[in-house]
Amino acid sequence: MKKTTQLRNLISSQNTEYLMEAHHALSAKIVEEAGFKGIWASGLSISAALGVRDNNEASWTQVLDTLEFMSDATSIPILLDGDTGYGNFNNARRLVKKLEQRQIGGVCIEDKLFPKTNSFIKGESQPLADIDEFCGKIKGMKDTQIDDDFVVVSRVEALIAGWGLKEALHRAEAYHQAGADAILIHSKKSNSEEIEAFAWEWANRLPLVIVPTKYYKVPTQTFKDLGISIVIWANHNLRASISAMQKTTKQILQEESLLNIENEVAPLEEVFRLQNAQELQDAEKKYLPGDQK
Ligand code: SPV
Ligand code: MG
Repeated sequence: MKKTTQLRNLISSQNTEYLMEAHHALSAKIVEEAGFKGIWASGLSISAALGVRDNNEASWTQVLDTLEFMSDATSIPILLDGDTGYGNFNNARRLVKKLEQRQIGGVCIEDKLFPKTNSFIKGESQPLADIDEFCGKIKGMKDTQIDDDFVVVSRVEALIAGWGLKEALHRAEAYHQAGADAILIHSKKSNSEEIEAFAWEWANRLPLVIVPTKYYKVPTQTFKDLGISIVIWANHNLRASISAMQKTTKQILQEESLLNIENEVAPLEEVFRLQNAQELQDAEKKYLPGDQK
């Protein structure tokens, strides 16, 4: 099934579905092999993996290059964290065109200004986009997509910025009217009170997407009971790999030996398997002249 259709099925599913973060092709493949039905291409994680900040320091074509590898390595859909769409409506339209060419399932854009900052860094002091301007961006994106199933998620940052529930609902409804396929309502509270209040008032006008990074203690059953469409586990492969690499590197530095490390890290055979090295060996038998096999 097309990746766009797979993602559309996830947002329209009656059940709560999950997207797991990946930031390069290897992590994307690991997400698919684990059994997830979709991938969150996190802006935070992709930028961190590139060694830069989550402030649009990586250009959008550099993000696109990463995505292309991720998409080539997997068969489940990717929802790109497209930040603010990397500019105005025109930049966002071109982004949609380029994402469709790479079989990306959809994109999420947030109602902040370019260049953005991660929502968990000085969230209150970040300006929000003008509502009409953001609606024009959504319309431009929806009018640009060729595949009807390509998904545009509109992310409401009003709660993060401290503008309150009423403003969040007002914005979400405007984005709904502009043609968004789903609303991502973001919160940095450690409980789910404002998310619950939003979901009740919202009453399923469009599917809701949440990112419970800061309210991780809230049981997932609460999100199911609220009828949340998609839960994004937004940065945990990045953070898991940071911890694993720091531990391994430190140990090798201290011990000046691989003796105690070898059995703690993935075997080389696992690396080759993830790269599908076998396929090349089979292809060589088929395509190389006899004396080079
Ligand atoms: C990301 O993963 O880059 C996100 C989610 O946008 S958050 O970091 O919570 O803003
Ligand atoms: Mg982001």
